[in-house]
Amino acid sequence: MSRLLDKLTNPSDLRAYSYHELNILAKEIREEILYTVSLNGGHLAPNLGVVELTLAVHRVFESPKDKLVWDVGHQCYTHKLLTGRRDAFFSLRQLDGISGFPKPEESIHDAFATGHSSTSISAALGMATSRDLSNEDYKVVAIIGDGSITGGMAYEGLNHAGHLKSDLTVILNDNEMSIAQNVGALSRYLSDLRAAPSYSKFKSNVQNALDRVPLVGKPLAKVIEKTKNMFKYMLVPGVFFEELGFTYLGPIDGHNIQQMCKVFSEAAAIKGPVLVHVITKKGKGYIPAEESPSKFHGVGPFDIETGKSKAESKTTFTSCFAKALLDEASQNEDIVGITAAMTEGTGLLEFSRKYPERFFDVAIAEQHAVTFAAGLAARGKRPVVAIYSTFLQRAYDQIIHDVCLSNLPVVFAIDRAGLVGSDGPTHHGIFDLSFLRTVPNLVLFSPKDGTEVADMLHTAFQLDCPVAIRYPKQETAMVFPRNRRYITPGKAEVLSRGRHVNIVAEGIMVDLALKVQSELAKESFDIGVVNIRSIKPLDETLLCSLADQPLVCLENNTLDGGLGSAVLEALNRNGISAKVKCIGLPNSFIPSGSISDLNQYLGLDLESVTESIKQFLGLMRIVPEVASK
Ligand SMILES: Cc1ncc(C[n+]2csc(CCOP(=O)(O)OP(=O)(O)O)c2C)c(N)n1
Repeated sequence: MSRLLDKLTNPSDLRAYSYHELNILAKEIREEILYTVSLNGGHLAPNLGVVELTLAVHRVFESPKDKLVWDVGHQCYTHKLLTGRRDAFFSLRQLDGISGFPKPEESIHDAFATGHSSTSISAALGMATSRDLSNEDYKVVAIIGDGSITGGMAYEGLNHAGHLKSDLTVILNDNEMSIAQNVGALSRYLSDLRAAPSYSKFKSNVQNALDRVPLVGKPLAKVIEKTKNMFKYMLVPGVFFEELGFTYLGPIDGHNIQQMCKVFSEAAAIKGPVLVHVITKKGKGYIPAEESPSKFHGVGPFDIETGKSKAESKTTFTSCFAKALLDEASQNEDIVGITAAMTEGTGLLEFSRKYPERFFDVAIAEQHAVTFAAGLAARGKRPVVAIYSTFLQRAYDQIIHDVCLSNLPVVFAIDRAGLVGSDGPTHHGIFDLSFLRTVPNLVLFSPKDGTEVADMLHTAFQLDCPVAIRYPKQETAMVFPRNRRYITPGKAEVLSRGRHVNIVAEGIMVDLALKVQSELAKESFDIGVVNIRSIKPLDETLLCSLADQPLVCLENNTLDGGLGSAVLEALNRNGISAKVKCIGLPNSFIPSGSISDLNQYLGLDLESVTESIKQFLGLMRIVPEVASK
């Protein structure tokens, strides 16, 4: 029997379907998502939770005329299946395939590119304002999760929307989860709302009743007004949003398409900003994901029958950091761990269990995380902010103004630095060397392996200044337990000196440099390898001493402003003009794909780098026979 999904050519087709058919379609979509994600990996639980919600949104609103803005965008798979990408869905998150996030270049139905959280209300408000300025006629809808609405920018958007009073619908997809259980006072508030009697009728009844309370005489009027407000706070659901200028509708069942269609239509007809509170179940329809929504938030390939991951568990930079932090924390009670809603991803889970009173999940609030750490450090604690490189971009001013300006000893454990793979351009952490090495007072380390992660973390706690340690989403080796080494800032590790060329590499690229060295040794080239370790300060003395020979800089960062730039600047500062080749990432947004596919595509695999260094040597007429005389 052919599927309804295969017959659908346009989201507007949904209007012709009965609610019964829409529920059948929901089932087919779930199967499609489950199957594809089990092969390619992806954000499973968030997508299974919004199948009905997305169908209702597309039935009521007219994409692409109406603009749908998905927050984070990790839950857009149903939207993609409904908007012309069903046949390409098998290529989800692969090189040259469709992205796992909304991507306007991919479809006119993707109104706004995302990947980072809490931007949807601001973007949607911008679109609504543009519409009003141009006297155009379309609806704008932001769909934001209860996790994402903990991010500060969401409040900035709500605040401004309440001020502008623009026609705008915000759909709050409340599943009580961020990646893990949602945290914070707002999350508690939403729980209370969920428990409250449902929907706007109740609210208007209460409001009418309150409005009928007579006001007699001035002093009494004041008391009654106060009492009314008190009652309103107690009885009117969503008063927080109402006070911000939004009409609050809800909570409603996010798996009941008919109810959602009714309320979304009402919302669309209301003047001014409206917030519809929708309750969904993360992982809906796939038992392992319903039972462990956090584990199935973002997954690699897995077996559908058992829910078991197909990947072996390996030692990674993250797991080494996790282990090393526990070790340091056992010796130093002042160490506290901070995450912005990424406890597991950043390796802080064990720490949070072992030291609950020294662990802080601040919700999706990277800026707050950094300044909160600054406050802790200002009063004698040793905070470690464990954060992904890409999300740290959010907190740049806080790093400069709140931490580094006062030289506060905050440790930044920067995970997912460099290429991250299938999450693509919004998630590659390829700018941190460039944006961090310009900041005064900050020591910036890049460990070549897990052992160095531990050494650098140990060193960070000996130093009285901010320290950033950047490491990738990759496997590594670690010797544990062992005594920690102190890694002197500004001191590189010379693994070998070469007569033909020296490769100066950072972090994970040291391993690649060693492999290139072996490859070129087969052709009698004598290549040296330097593990730079400290990007800031830089080992200028060593670099100057190596500059008689050509240098190759190798980095897992954009070339602009990265390690190669730092080396060239250092040589220039010292009046040395050397032959330097910089190999790293181009100044472009790198697509999705596995890390190995991307390395090949970018010329950063062993073969390409070896070839590129050979060409560089060729250009300088360095051939083994001549050079080795
Ligand atoms: C700025 C930023 N920080 C962290 C993340 C990582 N992240 C992706 S989804 C997510 C949780 C979002 O929760 P919610 O909005 O409730 O959506 P759900 O997955 O529960 O549907 C987090 C923390 C991100 N995308 N952007």
